[in-house]
Amino acid sequence: MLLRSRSLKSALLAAALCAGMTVSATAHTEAPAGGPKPEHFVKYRQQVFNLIRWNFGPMAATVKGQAPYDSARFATQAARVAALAPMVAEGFHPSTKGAKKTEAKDDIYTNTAEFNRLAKDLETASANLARVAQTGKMDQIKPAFMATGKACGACHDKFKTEDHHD
Ligand code: ASC
Repeated sequence: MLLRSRSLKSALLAAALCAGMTVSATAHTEAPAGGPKPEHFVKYRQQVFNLIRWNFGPMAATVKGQAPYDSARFATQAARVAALAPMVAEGFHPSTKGAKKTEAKDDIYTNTAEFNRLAKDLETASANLARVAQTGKMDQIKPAFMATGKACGACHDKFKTEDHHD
């Protein structure tokens, strides 16, 4: 449909904005209507964590000198972690508060600002690691890697019931 009328366009825009506001205002602890159920959010975030661990583990072994350093492989793993990091917070929908089969503390949903800050720290640290990994210089990579691990741990300390460090 071609909208010629300026007022009609702005009326539609206002209606769309209103609809958006209604959605965000009602998105408390209930699962999104017609959207993922709480257990799906839990599964999603656990899969994200599995993928992060899958890529982060071998990097840890390399940084510790327990595995040979392959710069291309390392850079790929770092890029993957940086791509996955922004998906973490997405999995902690308020509807998952009180969910079973999770190690996530419900504090996440009462202390959301802190949780989001820590999640953002992981995004920042992992993006930096991915950038530095491109240099192939282990003396620069190592501190960037440690900072990323620290960001993982900072959130686990606060919001994870048990950290197996696996
Ligand atoms: C890992 C892993 C974590 C983090 C964390 C860092 O390799 O599995 O959960 O690093 O131990 O503090």
